Amino acid sequence: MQESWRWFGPEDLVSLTDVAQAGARGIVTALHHRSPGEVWPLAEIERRQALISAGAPQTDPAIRWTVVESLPVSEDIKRQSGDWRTHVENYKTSLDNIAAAGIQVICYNFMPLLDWTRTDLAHTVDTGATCMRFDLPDFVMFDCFILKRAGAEAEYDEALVEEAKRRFKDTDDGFKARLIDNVICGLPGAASHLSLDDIKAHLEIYKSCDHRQMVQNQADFLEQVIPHAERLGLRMCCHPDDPPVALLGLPRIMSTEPDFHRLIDAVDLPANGITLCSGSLGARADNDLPGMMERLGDRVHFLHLRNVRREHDDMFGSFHESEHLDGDLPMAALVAAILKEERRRREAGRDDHSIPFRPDHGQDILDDLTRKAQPGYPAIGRLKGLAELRGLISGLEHAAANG
Ligand code: DNO
Repeated sequence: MQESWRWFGPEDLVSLTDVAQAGARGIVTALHHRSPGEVWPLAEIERRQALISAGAPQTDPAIRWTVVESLPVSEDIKRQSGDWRTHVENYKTSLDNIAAAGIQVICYNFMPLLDWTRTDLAHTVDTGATCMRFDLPDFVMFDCFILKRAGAEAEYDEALVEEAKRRFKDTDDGFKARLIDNVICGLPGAASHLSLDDIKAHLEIYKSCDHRQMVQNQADFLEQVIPHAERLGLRMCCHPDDPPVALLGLPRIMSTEPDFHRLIDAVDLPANGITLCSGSLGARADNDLPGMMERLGDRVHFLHLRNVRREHDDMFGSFHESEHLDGDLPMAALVAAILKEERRRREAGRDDHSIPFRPDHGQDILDDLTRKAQPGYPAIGRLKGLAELRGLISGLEHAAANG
């Protein structure tokens, strides 16, 4: 397993030296200033590579850009509106340029409008650390009483709407303003942030796009892009919905194991792969992560490893991001399944037998609490996650090698 680290570029408050000291050598980054639908010029990709080589300590092996996360799919492509055909052509040109720069793994997602969504970016846990949290009644309050989406109330259970209404009455404006910011905070490092009016305008355009249509639009995108990626020797990997349920009445189509089987079947080529994000999928009680790794492992090109604590007994509800080895996900069983897949690939002579992973998110601990890096991406919290995962990996590898 290749230790990697998400780095948001020169603006990131976590430096390349921090990455080197955390022990990771693979950089996961993107040209965040480029809007979805635009071409990534080769010269800009190379400039970012040069910046990484010049800015990182000279370690052996060297720190280098190994995974693109994300090459975003524009809203127009997802709902087939506006200039979507040009955007698909631009996407393919960006893939040409990424391949020319020697990077092979590309993560993207197919979530409509909102990428990862949380209601609280700094929820305090019992140790005094903070983490990201999704509170379902607060989200319902946002949807029904702040955004006031037409028909929203009828989509939730009555008791939940009552609780949301009560909170809307009892909370102050500061809380509501923070909730809005948190929900629409969007992709970390993204070029643009949405306003409530933007969301309303997008929802209007999405109206004609139901679940079946989104699935079809995704298949159309894959048919254009995957054979091209395959020819270029690239590995595309679709990130799951986070959280893995429909939000704001918009169809989310990458939330469960059957969704990922459908993705793979849409274009059956090795380039058509998966980002197995344990924390995103793990917010649903019915997603069996070690089992998914066993059954879908052949196409898992990238891994996000983190844990969640579900705060309810239902299939889906409120949750928070727990420490990497302490939560509702059986992390040891998941890592064992990953190592088994890597052994299978080695025996088959595959050159992608070592799968890149990153410690996904981390709680803000120690000096993170004053550094205030990107929400979910602190230096020390992630370093701790990476160190714990490294220990788990080497223990399991030792056990496998020695029977
Ligand atoms: C959140 C991330 C996501 C992810 C994209 C990939 O922290 O896991 O924003 O990068 O969904 O396309």
